[in-house]
Amino acid sequence: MTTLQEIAGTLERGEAEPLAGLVRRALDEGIPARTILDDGLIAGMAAVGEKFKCHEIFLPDVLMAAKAMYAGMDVLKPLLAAEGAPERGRVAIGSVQGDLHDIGKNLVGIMLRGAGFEVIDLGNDVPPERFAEAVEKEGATVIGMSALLTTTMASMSKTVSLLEERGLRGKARVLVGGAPVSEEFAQSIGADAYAFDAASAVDRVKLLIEGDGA
Ligand code: B12
Repeated sequence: MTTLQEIAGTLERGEAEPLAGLVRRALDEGIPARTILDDGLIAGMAAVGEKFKCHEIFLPDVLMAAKAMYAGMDVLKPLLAAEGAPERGRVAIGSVQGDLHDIGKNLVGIMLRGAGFEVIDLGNDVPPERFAEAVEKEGATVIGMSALLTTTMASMSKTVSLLEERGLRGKARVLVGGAPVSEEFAQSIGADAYAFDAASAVDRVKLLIEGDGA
């Protein structure tokens, strides 16, 4: 079994400390941090999602896996966020109202910081008003919303409407993401961009802030 497979398996079993050790070992073996993230941690979490869907494992198991995921991410964080350029723009990110999933949102934050953007992390269960406030009071020029539940995707649309109502669409661009979110959905609610994962989120933010006259 390769170290990456061991990482995925250990994450599935929710073993936080051994997982952190394995991630360090993988780094010692010269495996790049991004590969460890994608083919170890995220691969393990995808398997957890499948097993949860099929009722092979239950919520406490998923929670343990999430804790292990964070233990692994902590080891990788300084490497993923390696030396960015000086600040390039201010992005407010959050998991939308009703949504407590924050692993993906936090990864997006880590990557954006690494690319030199200032990130305001609004946390999870973030109501539309809080996103609007981040533009009005904290000068965010990009809003990044994350949703992992089909039921909370509606809050993205509510936030876009609120930003419109308050005349803030000219001040901040809206980026959306999360497993159930798609390009089509993003367009249907009037978001400015969608990104599939944290790495492409960085590309999209670059375009939104620098690329198209935003
Ligand atoms: C871990 C997990 C949990 C943990 C969350 C812990 C935490 N701190 O986040 C806990 C145990 C709390 C949990 C709870 C629940 N969960 Co849950 N959970 C998951 C699981 C297994 C993994 C999610 C994850 O972290 N993936 C790893 C990260 C890295 O991936 P990601 O989040 O998709 O993020 C990437 C991209 O989507 C993107 N991205 C994410 N956000 C953003 C934002 C922007 C701006 C951009 C550009 C990109 C972007 O970039 C990220 C990195 O590449 C998923 C299964 C799955 N396959 O997604 C179910 C899943 C999301 N959960 C599900 C459910 C049903 C629930 C509960 C309702 C269960 C219950 N009965 O209580 C509750 C709801 C709690 C709530 N109100 O939010 C369902 C959702 C079904 C649906 N379609 O709505 C899923 C799909 C499981 C399933 N297959 O049934 N869950």
